[in-house]
Amino acid sequence: MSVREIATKPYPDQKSGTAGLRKKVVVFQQPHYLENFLQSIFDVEPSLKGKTLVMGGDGRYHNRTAIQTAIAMAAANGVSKVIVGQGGILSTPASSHLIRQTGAAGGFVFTASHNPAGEDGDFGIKFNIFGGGQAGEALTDRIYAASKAITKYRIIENVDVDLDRRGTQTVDTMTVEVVDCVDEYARLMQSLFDFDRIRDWFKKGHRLSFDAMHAVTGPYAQRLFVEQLGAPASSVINATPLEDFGGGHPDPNLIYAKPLVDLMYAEAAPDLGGASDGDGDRNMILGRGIFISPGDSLAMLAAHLDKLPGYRQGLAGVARSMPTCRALDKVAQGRGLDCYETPTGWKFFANLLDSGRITLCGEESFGTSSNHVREKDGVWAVLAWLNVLAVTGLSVQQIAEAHWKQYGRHYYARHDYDELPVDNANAVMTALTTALPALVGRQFGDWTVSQADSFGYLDPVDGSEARNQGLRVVFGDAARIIVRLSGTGTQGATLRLYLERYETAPDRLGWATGDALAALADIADSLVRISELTGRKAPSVVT
Ligand code: VG1
Ligand code: CO
Repeated sequence: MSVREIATKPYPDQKSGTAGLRKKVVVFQQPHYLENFLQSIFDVEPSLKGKTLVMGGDGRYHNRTAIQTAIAMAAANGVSKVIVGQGGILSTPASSHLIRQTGAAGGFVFTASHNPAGEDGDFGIKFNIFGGGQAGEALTDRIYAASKAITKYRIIENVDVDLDRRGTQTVDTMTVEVVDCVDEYARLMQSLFDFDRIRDWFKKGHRLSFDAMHAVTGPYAQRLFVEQLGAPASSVINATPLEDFGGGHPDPNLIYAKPLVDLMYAEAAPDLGGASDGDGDRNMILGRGIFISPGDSLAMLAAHLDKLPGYRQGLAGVARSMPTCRALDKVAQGRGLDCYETPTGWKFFANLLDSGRITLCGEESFGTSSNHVREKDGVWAVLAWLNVLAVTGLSVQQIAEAHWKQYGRHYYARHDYDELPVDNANAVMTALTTALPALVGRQFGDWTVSQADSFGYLDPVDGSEARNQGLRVVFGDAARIIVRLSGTGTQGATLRLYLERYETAPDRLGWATGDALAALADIADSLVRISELTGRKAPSVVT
């Protein structure tokens, strides 16, 4: 085996988005496309030489091919060891944990997360650094710059690692260790949660239904919920990871996880419903006949987490992304915790977690996690809820109602306008940006604008700045309207409109979300002018 240098030409579009590089599979199948991007990483991070890299993916189409290429290039670029999940499988949080636990210099997760898969679907790569967090913007900018100037890449040809055989193999002088994709992650979960209590809860006849959506969490859910916690095998549905996720859209929300939602609203609904996305970092939580919005789930976990073994010492602080509802802030105020507001994207939590400022954080996009890894973690969130139900003896509904009574309720929805012509989406952003300064003090319905700006973030740990992270119109504590452009799509532009309304009066806590937000949606319509400027009469998805 010898290292070959292959001549190549740059592709102009290898810029990472909110979470890694995402493109259509056919884009990744262009000659040298993946190789160029990986070599750009090796070129800007020479420190990977002589170190360990963790690799795995969500099992989607092109996963195994990409992993073989990445292993061959790691060997050619002087990496000393690659740890890879058996079958090429590793969830995003499990990968983050393996990086942390083995002291690896970083890792590649091959995934386009919740985007559909298959030959016509999407593919992607998340590059994580030492410590298990996603590469920050400064680093991904340097990788992008390198990708635009690349002239050659290094690879060892004809590498064919047996990804299904656990144990050690070699590629040239590099060691490849194929590991079980669940073992270490399951051990970590055991250290955080009270498995005995949860087992007892199941023994009492309580039931869980977890939808793995034919994506990566199947093996994790099977091992943890069924084998280790004693839930019946039928508790995990769609448990086999498929290359095309069964043709579905593995995004755990009210629309794409509808079968689970229907089950949770049916007569024989189990006590807890959970679902995760393609790469296992998202979660949806439902109780019998009740959907817990991600922002509520985050706030409720913040209120109960210190009852669980891994968090008995209490929370250092909490954080949420800007569009995420402010339910978390209410718990933080009540408990005297620091609460940080970050831009969208998990990478912005990394410094807060690393510096010990926060223990728990989350996003409205069905992301929740703690300082146990540096990614959001879907299975962790379901285990946390299971453990909270087991120690409190309450139902999901009871937890939610008590929470709203104590802290008030944030009604919340996100309206996505997918695959818009880029110019139309930009026109909306430009028009609102121009209108913002004149909005402060104006009254709309019951609400008066207290703040209208483009959100910027100053990282309190390293002083780095992120500008233009979304436009927000704030009506004091009572409501917010937020608009931003997605950074994870692969076709056209996706515009996201976020609506939040806060109520505290006892007779205003039980409304249906759609009714509660109707007036605010009308205001957003006239303020943000999406239908007027894009011609779209309704959002593609409401979650
Ligand atoms: C979306 C979500 C964001 C999340 C990101 C990655 O980004 O809004 O909260 O962190 O996806 O999630 P955007 O830019 O499309 O709004 V995942 O599950 O892809 O790792
Ligand atoms: Co994901």
